[in-house]
Amino acid sequence: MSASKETEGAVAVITIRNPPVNALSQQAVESILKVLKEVQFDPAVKAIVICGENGKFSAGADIRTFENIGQKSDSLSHFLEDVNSMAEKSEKPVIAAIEGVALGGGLELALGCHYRVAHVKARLGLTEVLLGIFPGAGGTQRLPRLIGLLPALEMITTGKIVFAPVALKLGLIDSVTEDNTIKAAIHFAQNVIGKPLESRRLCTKPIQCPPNMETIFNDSKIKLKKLFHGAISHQLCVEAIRAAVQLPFAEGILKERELLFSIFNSEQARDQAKARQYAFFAERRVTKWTTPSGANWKSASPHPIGVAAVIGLGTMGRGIVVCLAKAQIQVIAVEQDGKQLEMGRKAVTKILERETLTMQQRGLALMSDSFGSITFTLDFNSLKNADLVIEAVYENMALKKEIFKQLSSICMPEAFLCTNTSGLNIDEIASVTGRPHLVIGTHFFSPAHIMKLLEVVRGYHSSPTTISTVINLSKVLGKIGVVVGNCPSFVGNRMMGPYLHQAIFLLEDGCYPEEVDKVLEEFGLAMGPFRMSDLVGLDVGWRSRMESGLTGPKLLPGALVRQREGKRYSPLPDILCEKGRFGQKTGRGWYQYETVGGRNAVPDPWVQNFLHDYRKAHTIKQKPTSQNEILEWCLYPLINEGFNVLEEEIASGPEDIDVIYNNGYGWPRHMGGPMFYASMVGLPKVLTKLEVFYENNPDIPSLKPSGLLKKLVKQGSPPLKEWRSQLGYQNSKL
Ligand code: 3H9
Repeated sequence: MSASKETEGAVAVITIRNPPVNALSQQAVESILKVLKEVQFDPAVKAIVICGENGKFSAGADIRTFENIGQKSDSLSHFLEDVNSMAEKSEKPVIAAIEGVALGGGLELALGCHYRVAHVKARLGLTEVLLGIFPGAGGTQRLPRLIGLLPALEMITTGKIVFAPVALKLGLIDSVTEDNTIKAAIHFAQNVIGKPLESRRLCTKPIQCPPNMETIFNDSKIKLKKLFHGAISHQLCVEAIRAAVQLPFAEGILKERELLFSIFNSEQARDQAKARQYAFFAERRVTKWTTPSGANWKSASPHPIGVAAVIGLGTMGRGIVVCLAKAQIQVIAVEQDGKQLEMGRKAVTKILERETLTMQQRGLALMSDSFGSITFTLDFNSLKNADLVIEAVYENMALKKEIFKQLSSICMPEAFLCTNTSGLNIDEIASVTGRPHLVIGTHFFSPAHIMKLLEVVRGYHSSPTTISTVINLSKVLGKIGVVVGNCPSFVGNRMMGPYLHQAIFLLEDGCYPEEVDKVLEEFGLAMGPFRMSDLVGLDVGWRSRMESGLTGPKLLPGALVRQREGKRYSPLPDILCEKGRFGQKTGRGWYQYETVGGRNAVPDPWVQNFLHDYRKAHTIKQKPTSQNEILEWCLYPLINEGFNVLEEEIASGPEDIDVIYNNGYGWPRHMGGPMFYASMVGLPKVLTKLEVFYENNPDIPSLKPSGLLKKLVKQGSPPLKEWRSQLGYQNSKL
């Protein structure tokens, strides 16, 4: 952890060294400061280049030292701003040579330099807000001075990362190179030796402000509130940028520091920052997967995938084809019906055109102007060329088994066979093949080319190589793969079950869909349970309930309307479906929509009357329910199911569950994920509530507190990072 200096002619090159990403720990910053001072006084040095070791400029402040967020990060921001200010005031030109990443404090350091030269593939951004803080080393004051108020506002408040070509257009950097960046920066430095530096010092630069600044700030705060419900750091970013335009630079820096300090001083803001940083590390943690049988990320090497095939070009299949092609993998897209194939081809082409446009806007066209080639075909035999096949037909076990039987005889013996299912039994599908060790579940989330999550479902026989290959593929696709066990609905959807049931029971007991949704959306979820169900389509669950005999023709005669096998059951969603109310797709569901396929959910008086009549018919007394009760009644059973999932070794740690919820179910990152949230609320509180709920509702089995939750409370509620040690995995042969 150091900074070193070498000289090339009159140019001193300072290299930041702190593997793996040259994070700016206090020690690293002190070291840069020391070397920077030295070269200032060295008469032989006429210009200075700052770069990072191993092709990465710097990923910003060392987040690993943020565990006790507060004093440490505060003093680090002081130190870093000292370095930035020293570089800025230097009488010798200072040039940042940016390779790989310049993020957070890394970019702030580059902003302190007089010039910035970047490699074409470099990524730059002030990403602090995504960690629950905001740029604390002058970033909020310098960036608007460099690129203007509006682009700076967008970058700082959203943590947006831009690629070098876009950064050049924004004026964030001075030069882009496709060659050796350090050499290009040294060359650049030699050309600017002796040139006046005053105009290069951002601290002296005025900000060009549009006349309607207050409106811009206020609108930005409203927009951020909608996008990141309840997240404090985004709002504080706006205040810091407001200071940049209203105050002289030095006072702006003090204001930035004061605002940063206000995060450390507020319990809520501090908790949000902890949650975001936990979410960051949880995403890295899940790549280090383990299985109960003792396999793990170290015990297997992934196979590279050059050619992948997708079977079925419905909504999911099309999205999967797009993400494979975007990752420059050659794709064979197979359908059994000519018309479907043509529709699929058109849809995929349209999505790829849109993606090309977005990539161009993000400055990516320079680097990847081609997608992997796609062959659309009706010929199943073409699958013999694929290294990996993803079956994405609709959820029907018989059909999937039929396809896997064929795959087993057509595909290369070493080809991996994946099924895209949201809950079917992987082992049953694998059983019809002659290679169950190469079969695995890949649960993509819709739209598959956008959603980051991939549940990687290990079957009983899935080999470590198969798991490793699919996890590696998920990274290649830009997704986060989480290894989960094989049980009905896997992890995410399984935990959704009790949550959705609880929400529906609330309707029976007196609430309306919009009331319940409002509480959960104010908590921060992207969508409440009813808006979400309308989006997904109420018919999806209805069909599966009919299939399993909970409703419809297979329901046993004599079944009680509100009970199934002694358990509480609500027929409300079934009745809605019987009336043709499937949600957005029919323009009516729990809400009404302006048109069929409309997205704007409006409370429906029909639903209100319907619920009123239903309660009357079943003599249900309407109970007043507070916002807090709605929240606990819906979220605690979801969390409880999370503990069951852990206890049954379906997920290998709480981080896995939280990553799934943050990336696939719209859980607010500033709440960390359901398991992190439980740890913040306090496990005894969650347990006590569940005990009360269960005592009052013994006919709802999902309210029965999980054994693991009880065990953890009995042990004094250890911190989340210790929960893993209570799981069966510890006994596995790692
Ligand atoms: C800040 O700068 C505040 C300032 O304003 C000053 C005020 C105080 N620190 O993601 P990867 C680790 S806040 C420590 O797997 P990739 C990471 O945990 C900071 N460690 O690789 C992992 O460790 P392990 C603002 C860090 O290539 C390893 O590096 N900065 C940091 O997919 C490899 O990471 C950010 O928000 C860090 N800053 O992606 C940038 N960053 O191997 C956050 C990474 O033990 N970082 N590690 O699991 C990133 O976005 C990505 O990690 C990056 C690399 C794009 C850099």
